[in-house]
Amino acid sequence: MTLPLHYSPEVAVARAKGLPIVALESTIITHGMPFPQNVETARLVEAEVRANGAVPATIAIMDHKIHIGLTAEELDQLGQAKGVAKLSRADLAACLATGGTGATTVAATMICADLAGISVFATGGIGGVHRGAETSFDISADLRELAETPVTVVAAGAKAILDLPKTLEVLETLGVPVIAYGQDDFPAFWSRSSGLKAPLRMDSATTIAKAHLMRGTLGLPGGQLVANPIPPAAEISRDEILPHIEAALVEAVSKGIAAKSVTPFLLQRIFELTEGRSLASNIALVLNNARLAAQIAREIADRTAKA
Ligand code: PSU
Ligand code: MN
Repeated sequence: MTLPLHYSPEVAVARAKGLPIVALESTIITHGMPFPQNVETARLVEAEVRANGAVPATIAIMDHKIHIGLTAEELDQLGQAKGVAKLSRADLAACLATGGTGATTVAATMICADLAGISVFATGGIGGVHRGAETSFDISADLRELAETPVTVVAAGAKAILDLPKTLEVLETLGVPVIAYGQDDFPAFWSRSSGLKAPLRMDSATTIAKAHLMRGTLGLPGGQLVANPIPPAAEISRDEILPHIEAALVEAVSKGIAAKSVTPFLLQRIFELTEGRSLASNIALVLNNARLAAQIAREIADRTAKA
């Protein structure tokens, strides 16, 4: 059976020419931000990748196909569609088999990117170990994917809706390199620091690209998590954001929100509770990640071409 991959015209050209490509996820569009800011942001992120010398490939499942790159119309439709499934590793094949429309999480986007030969992926925040995981067992499949699939993921760390120390412990157990970019601390999405030291630090896209390629040379499976701090001007202090996070968490428990619904519920409530303030920061950090991911993709493409 051939792989059910469908390339957008722009990505097909990039592949033929061997241009650097950056994968982008679609759950951030359907479940991570409200319409119309979700579509506007997705467009800005794609433009930022192009402005930095790479080609964006937003990934989603439609009509029995893994779409690698969406046209402007497809992006618009996805951003407004109701009831789009949120797909992680467990759901990908089922969605393709039934022909439903699905948005890919970090885990599913990594799988699809790898199938399409794309090694770099930019997003906002990754899933992780939820607070209270010692009783709920709620640990995102994103973490195991980073251990299995050779894609470098650029994110602004993880949101403090998660248990960040436990998230770092699980990543260490799984053998995932967690690399803070340009600082020692692991960033916490809206805040530049989580107060926790990142296991690794790198200060250039070149070094990150070299480390990515070296894992392949060594035959180590899995990718890398690059934790890129939000630009200072867009930062929201932990003191400001934490009460909203606590309120959203209490609400999630009292409403019995579980499984796949937990992360989208918390993201939605925090947008509401910060009256949109979190959204501007979210957009700034995703753009910042797109920029770094494009640089890493270019470095990897240059080195692969020379080899
Ligand atoms: N965290 C964010 N923004 C997001 C997500 C997580 O700050 O949009 C999305 C990503 O698609 C991520 C997914 O892969 O939620 C994780 O969901 P879960 O916790 O159910 O694995
Ligand atoms: Mn979960």
